[in-house]
Amino acid sequence: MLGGKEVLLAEPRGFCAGVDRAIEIVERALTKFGAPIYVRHEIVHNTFVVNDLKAKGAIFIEELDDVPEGATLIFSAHGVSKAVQQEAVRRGFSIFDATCPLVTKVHVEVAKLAKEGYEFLMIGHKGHPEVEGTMGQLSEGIHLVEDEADVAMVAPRQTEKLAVVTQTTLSVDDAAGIKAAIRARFPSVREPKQQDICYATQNRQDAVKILAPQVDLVIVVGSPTSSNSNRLRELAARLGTPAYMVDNAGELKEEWFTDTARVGLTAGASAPEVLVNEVIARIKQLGAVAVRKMDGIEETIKFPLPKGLKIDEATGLEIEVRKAPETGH
Ligand code: 0K2
Ligand code: SF4
Repeated sequence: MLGGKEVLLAEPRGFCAGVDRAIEIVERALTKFGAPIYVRHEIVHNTFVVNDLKAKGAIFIEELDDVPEGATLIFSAHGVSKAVQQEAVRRGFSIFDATCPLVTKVHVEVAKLAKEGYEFLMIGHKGHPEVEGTMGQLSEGIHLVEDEADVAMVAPRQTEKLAVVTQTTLSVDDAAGIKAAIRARFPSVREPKQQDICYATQNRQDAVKILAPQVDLVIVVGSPTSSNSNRLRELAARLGTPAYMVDNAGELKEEWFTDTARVGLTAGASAPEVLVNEVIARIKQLGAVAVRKMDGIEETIKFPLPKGLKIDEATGLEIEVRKAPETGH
């Protein structure tokens, strides 16, 4: 049991701007069009968020075959391939794209450089929906490298025009190692001006780097499918601090807190603050008496909603996109 011990809260933690926007898109679509609203893939990788939206009338599917004719369909924050996008348009669904604008930015870069004749090495995790979406921007010429061993084996058709792109939610340090291996093998490789790993991933990892050495245990709130949440747990463990990831407070084990003076707490970009608060309440039951927030970067970034779901902040009224009136008759 904890005895008069402290919880140290990482700053920043939890929802990023892309997750906020994606969830809001589903909620507004439900309000505006009514249930059911179809969502391709979990809108974000969080069990609580997905169950909450299911209860409000969202239906999560993986295959477009499972979406009925005329339905409203939302793409998840992780993005989709060109093939999925085109098929959804062909089937005539009413589509809202909740792909994070920072993922879309990577898609746009891939399409632009491909037109200039570039081939790509994509650093990411096989089977992750963002990797499938980004690689699926092209029908060929984009090769997945998961680690240094893959870099040694990869066989692009040419090396004069080769560019690197990455998944947005990787370990910053692992990606740096893989990029170094790429540079060593392909010295003229083109890298993005600003790295593809996003600000939220970077900031949450930076916060864990400050947090982990100050505590005896790190708890990460996040779902097992969440790449960025897994990376936070892994990072704390690499820094030598025992670390566990939990989907909710019910998963905390009492024995983790034996002889634990300070508990560090953070949350992945898809994990809501309500779950963090439940974890804090449970740790208090186990003996914590104080909760202290770390100093950290304040994130103010916010992404606009898609047309058709926008609301005027000042009036609270929906912004309608109207066609110009027809004249001359
Ligand atoms: O970290 P992941 O990419 O697995 O995704 P989530 O846990 O859903 O977090 C939101 C990030 C979505 C896209 O970058
Ligand atoms: Fe966008 Fe980064 Fe959040 Fe992913 S983790 S949704 S890329 S801001």
